[in-house]
Formats: sequence, C-alpha cells, structure tokens
Amino acid sequence: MRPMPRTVITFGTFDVFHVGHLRVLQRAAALGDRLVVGVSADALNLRKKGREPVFSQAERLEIVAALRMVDEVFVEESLELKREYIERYAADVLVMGDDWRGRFDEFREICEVVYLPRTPAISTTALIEKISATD
Ligand code: C2G
Repeated sequence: MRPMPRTVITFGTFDVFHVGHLRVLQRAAALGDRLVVGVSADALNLRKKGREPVFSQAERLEIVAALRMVDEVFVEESLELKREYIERYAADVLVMGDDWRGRFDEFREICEVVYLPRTPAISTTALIEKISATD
C-alpha cells in the first residue's frame, strides 16, 4: 500500500513578500508532500497589527498561490479557527515561525506542531520603514 501523503499547514500575512517568507515556506514544504497556506484576511490583519497591510488580501493570496512549493491557499479569517482549518485540510503538521513558539501547543492533540526559526534581520515593518526613509 502506498503511504498517505503528508499535509503541512502554515499561516501568515505575507505582506510585502520577502526572503524570510520564502524560506519559511520552503522549509515548511520540506516537512511533507503537500503545503497548504492560510493567508490572513485584511480584517484580521487590522485587528492583529492595527494597520492595513500594504498589499490587499487578494494580492497576497495571488503571490503565495503562485509559489512552486505551495499547493493550496485559503483566507485565514480568524486566529481562533486554527483547529477547524487543521481539520478541514487534514493537516499532519502545523508549522509556525518561532515568534509564535508555545502559542499553538494545544494542537499537538491532533497534529505535529513545529516552530521554525525566523530569518534574522528582515521584516515587513523594517522594509516599510526603510522604503519610507528613502527620498
Ligand atoms: N518569517 C520568518 N522570518 C522573517 C519574517 C517572517 O521566518 N524574518 C515567517 C514568520 O515566522 C511566519 C511567516 O514568515 O511564519 C509569515 O510571517 P508574517 O506575515 O509576519 O505572519 P504573521 O503576521 O505572524 O501571521 O495565524 C497566524 C498569523 O496569521 C501569522
């Protein structure tokens, strides 16, 4: 019998897409056979970070969906729906950056939970500041 494909799920805003985003998705994809990505809704972003993302939800979804290592994308409407999303996509592994370490340990009941180290010295906020400071 052929082994079941291993589904990995991860979440993020992926605004002003940069190499830190690329690397976490590459490393997440390497943990399984199929990568599903929840891209946070504009409304969720506003609630979470207190500002509108630079790129709209439709643009952020389009960028993430076009990546070679991504098999499926969906809109993450709420941080509270992780369990539903893990079950809906039958995920075997939940991957998050280690800025979220410990926050999702409750899902170890239903899947593996892996926190990956962030790429140092790059963030959407720092990029926005750098671009704003340029004449
Ligand atoms: N990331 C990274 N290295 C960076 C910046 C980001 O590895 N230098 C990772 C984050 O750890 C995360 C992913 O890239 O796993 C997406 O980052 P954000 O867009 O900042 O995601 P966030 O706003 O934290 O949304 O349900 C959870 C949220 O939707 C996560």
